[in-house]
Amino acid sequence: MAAGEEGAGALEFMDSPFLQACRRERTPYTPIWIMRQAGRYLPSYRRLRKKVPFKTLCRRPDLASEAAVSAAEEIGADAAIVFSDILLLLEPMGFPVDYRDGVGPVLTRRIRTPRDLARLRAPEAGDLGYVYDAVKATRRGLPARLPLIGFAGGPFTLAVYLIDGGARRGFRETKAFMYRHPAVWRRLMTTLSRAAAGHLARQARAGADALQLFDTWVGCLSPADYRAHVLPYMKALFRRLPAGLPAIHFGTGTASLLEPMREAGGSVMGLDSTVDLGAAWDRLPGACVMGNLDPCVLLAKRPLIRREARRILSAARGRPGHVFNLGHGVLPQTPVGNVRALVDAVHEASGVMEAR
Ligand code: 1CP
Repeated sequence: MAAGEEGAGALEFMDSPFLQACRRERTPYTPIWIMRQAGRYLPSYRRLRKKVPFKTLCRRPDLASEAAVSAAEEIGADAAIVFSDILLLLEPMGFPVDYRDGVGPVLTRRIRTPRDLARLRAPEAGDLGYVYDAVKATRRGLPARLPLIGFAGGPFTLAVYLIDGGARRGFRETKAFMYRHPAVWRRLMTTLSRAAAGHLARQARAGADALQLFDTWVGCLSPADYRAHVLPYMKALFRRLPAGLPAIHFGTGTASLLEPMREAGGSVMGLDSTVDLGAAWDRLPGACVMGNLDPCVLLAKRPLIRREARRILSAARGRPGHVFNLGHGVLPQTPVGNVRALVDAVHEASGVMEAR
């Protein structure tokens, strides 16, 4: 269809390299987006944040969509991600979150004993309407060729914030709670996985083209504990997602968990930078993979960035189904120019490789 003809946008969009890769189809080049691409490393984001607090940014669909759209366009990414946060889901569930400058998210109430679970409510469909409005506004603001990713936190990762307050203390309280109170843990994980699945499904209905489940901290568990205490809830969560939409399943420190995580669900497996992408992919037959450049590489000089990008592309060995990304979120001190250089390097090097 010629450019400018009616419907050309929709066709281009169906064929976007990101969605093609998520379906394991061949792409003209390897698509790339960057976790936390709308974050603090971007001068435009820092300017926006000087004017409004983080939560206001999330709650105002016009500002949230501006942050998401401008970030994707500024770095030349092949997908945008909704501007929101995994912890906002906990607020309508009875656990408010305070975002403090220089500190990060702080839960003003926590789960310390099984009795505290009485406070945990299931969110209702009308809660977090501002997120679904942000999805709609972002979809409207994006060029048709750029897909939009909606997201939620995994139940284990959300439990880490509810119980430990965050990742800083080595997950001790979360794990102790899991071992000491198995029946209460089951209730907690059931409530959180249903809430996350509902949140993802509503983002899909509002216009998200793909969904990502961030189970950032699950890598602190052994395979046996993952199977016993997390896998059943993740399976139930993925089963509840709308069919036909790509689902990305991401965690860090998950080298020993890739097989059970794949069993849990998701068509695209997120890989952190401690694994060799090629070897990890060999362990995941039939899956797509996302990853896995070390975020610290973006603090180095351009020639190294280009070399590392090519190394990861060669590890993919031209297999269809690779979405390039970092192994975790981009660091706030990263020069924007380096992020752009990475995007260009991935597009150029993979375009040449695909054409061979
Ligand atoms: O401006 C600021 O000071 C706030 C910084 C910030 C931003 C930009 C936070 C606080 N959250 C976000 C947005 C965000 N969070 C996005 C959308 C933006 C994008 O990706 O472009 C996403 C997908 C998240 C997801 C998220 N939040 C995760 C999972 C991903 C990951 O990086 O592991 C986690 C663990 C959080 C919690 C959270 N929120 C904010 C911070 C600093 C953290 C991490 C705290 C910690 O290390 O425990």
